[in-house]
Amino acid sequence: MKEQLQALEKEALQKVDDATSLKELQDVRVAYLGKKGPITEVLRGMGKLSKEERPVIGELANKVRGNIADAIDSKKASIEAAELEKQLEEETIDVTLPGRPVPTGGPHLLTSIVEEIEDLFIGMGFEVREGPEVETDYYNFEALNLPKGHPARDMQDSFYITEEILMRTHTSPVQARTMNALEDKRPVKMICPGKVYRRDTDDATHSHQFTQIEGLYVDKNVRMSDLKGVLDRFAKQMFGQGREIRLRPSFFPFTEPSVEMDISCKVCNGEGCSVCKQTGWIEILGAGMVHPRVLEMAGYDPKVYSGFAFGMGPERIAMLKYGVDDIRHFYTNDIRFLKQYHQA
Ligand code: 2NL
Repeated sequence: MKEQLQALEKEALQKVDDATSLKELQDVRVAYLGKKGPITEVLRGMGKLSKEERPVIGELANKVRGNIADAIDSKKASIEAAELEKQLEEETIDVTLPGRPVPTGGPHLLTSIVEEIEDLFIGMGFEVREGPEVETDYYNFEALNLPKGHPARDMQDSFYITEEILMRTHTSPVQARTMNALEDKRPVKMICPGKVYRRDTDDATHSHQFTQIEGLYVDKNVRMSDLKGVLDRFAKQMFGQGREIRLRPSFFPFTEPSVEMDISCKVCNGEGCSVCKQTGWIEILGAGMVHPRVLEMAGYDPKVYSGFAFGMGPERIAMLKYGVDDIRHFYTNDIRFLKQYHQA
């Protein structure tokens, strides 16, 4: 019986040693230490033994049982440790692998241009102001020296909501409103970016809705040379330090005198080419000294105050700066167009 127990122990320990999974190990435990296992069998048969043999075999059986149980426990711990190790290894993240790029959006070209222009004028002390796109006839026209029946209203034919309410045709009403609202009639130095509307047929250079940025500087002793200095700085910062500006006489109902500003053509450096239609110059914006009647209507005494104003189309600025050939590209939002202007 002693030999039988020793053989069982040897056999069981070998099986424990050979087990490679927790399942196999559990099978060994059931097979050798279970209620129907061989050791239980031996202990059950002890009744047949002599008085002297009983304690000896009993002790040995318990020892064998203990040894097998210990071996199973220690094997179990080592299998569990190995499994954890394997899992940790499989689940590690290799942070040195190249990352997967996530597609990101960015500002629309028109937004970038408007913000760039805003920044340049903020740098010269201008405030940025916005106002309503639905306007009254008074602020859109009358306050800007365009009385009812004025022929220049035809150039800015708009979308009317009622006889007296319309979609604004320029951002000037924001400036007229601002001047009007200032009780103390202090100096004004502002730019107004925003959407404007005209009843136009859309083509490569016209759109019924487009963007405008207007500027206004009203103070004592504001002169034409101030206008020229500010616009020259703007042109050089926007298009390059090598650009020259030129002012040509023009007409706007809200300014007197009025001018149009050109910059020297970057492509031919003023020599004349197809971009500047052989003139060496490219038209950028309109400007002038604020008409005394406009100042007066806004509550500023034109004998004390003077001012300059200008207006430009950011679409046109962007088209010239980046060679965009159709204004409709700004509104159709083809991602292939927009993607080209995403700054890194
Ligand atoms: C253009 C020309 C211009 C103004 C806008 C203005 C505003 C006030 C008073 C006087 Cl409140 N003038 N704005 C002046 C001259 C020209 O815009 O070609 N824009 C695209």
